[in-house]
Amino acid sequence: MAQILKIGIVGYPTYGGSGVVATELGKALADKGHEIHFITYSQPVRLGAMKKNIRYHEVNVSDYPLFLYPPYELVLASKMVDVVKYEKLDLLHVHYAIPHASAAITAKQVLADEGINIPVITTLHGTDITLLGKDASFEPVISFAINKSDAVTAVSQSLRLDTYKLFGINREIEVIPNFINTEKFEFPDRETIRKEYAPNGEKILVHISNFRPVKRILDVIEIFARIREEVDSKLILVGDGPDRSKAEALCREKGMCEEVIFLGNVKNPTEALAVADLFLLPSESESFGLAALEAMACGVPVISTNTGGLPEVNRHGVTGMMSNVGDVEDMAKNGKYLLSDEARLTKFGFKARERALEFGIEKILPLYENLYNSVLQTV
Ligand code: GMT
Repeated sequence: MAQILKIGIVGYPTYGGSGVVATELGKALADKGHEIHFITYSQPVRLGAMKKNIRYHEVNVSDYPLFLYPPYELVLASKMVDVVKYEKLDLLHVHYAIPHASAAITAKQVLADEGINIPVITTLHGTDITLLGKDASFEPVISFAINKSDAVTAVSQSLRLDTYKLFGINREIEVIPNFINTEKFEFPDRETIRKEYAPNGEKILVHISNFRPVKRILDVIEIFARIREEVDSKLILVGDGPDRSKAEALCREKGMCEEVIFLGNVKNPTEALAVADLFLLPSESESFGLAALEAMACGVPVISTNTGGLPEVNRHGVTGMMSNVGDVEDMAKNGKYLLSDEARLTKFGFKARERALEFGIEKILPLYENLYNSVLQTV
């Protein structure tokens, strides 16, 4: 029988892709019998039902008047030290370089001083490298944390190469792609839910994101505006963030308030995919595009840009179509091409689901387990 491990998982507990991957990975590892300790500032949104071998350790930063900025990273590092020591963890797996990898390296050094060697595995997710990496104020610490981790993974080949380009990296970075639990993406009652959003049989387009500038949410609106000139359709937007009000203003300006539904943040955004005909992801940069993969798992073809890791997920002309960043005309043209022919749409949807199955958790989980075991053998 494989070795049962005690694993500390550190990630963002919110709606973002890195937090979803960290949480789903922890849950899948727990299903295989490992003992999982989530360490973060609030309960991960995708954690779900209670389980005996899943524990949650909250990181609380005291509100001391001297602190202009709460020292989250230090408190997180101290919490990791505590959990490693008293729960007797075998390893820490941290998701997102800032501040999780750097805090983990601090914890590792503190523990080393007490004679405890805790391996740190860092998974890079995207904006920690492609956005923060361009910011000189983070660069030395991110490089240090990556170089000092016992193993480092990136969620796509594109992100791996970006990391080498942007940082002073002197070690190997392994690619372990994101994954999905394909069973969770089967929705038997599609047609009933569809009628709620599109009572007259309109086509449904969906976009899910954190509405940050990198997602180019205004492009989503522009693409939809062009598609609806020819195809009766609705647009469902899931998520919230800095560019939401700009997107709402653009919809008002274009007189599309009836056709565009802003759902805001929802606990399980993938439910929106159950009703989708097409998924839109016109991002400026995207290290992987977990939301696109989740759409594909629901049999929904993806209209995306061809940036970053998206070509490693979406297959142009097979599972969806890709265009250059900002080319809303081309993305709209591709959308109309798919939506205007039912047989074509079905075929793309079928291929999308087939491709998504290649990223099934049962294929990806052993890659992480093998990595854990090889790290534990070498430290
Ligand atoms: O998409 C976001 O901005 C959220 C961000 C995160 O860290 O939560 O997502 C990044 O990690 C995801 C999971 O690995 C990837 O699927 C996303 O492509 C990546 N986002 C970007 O690179 C912009």
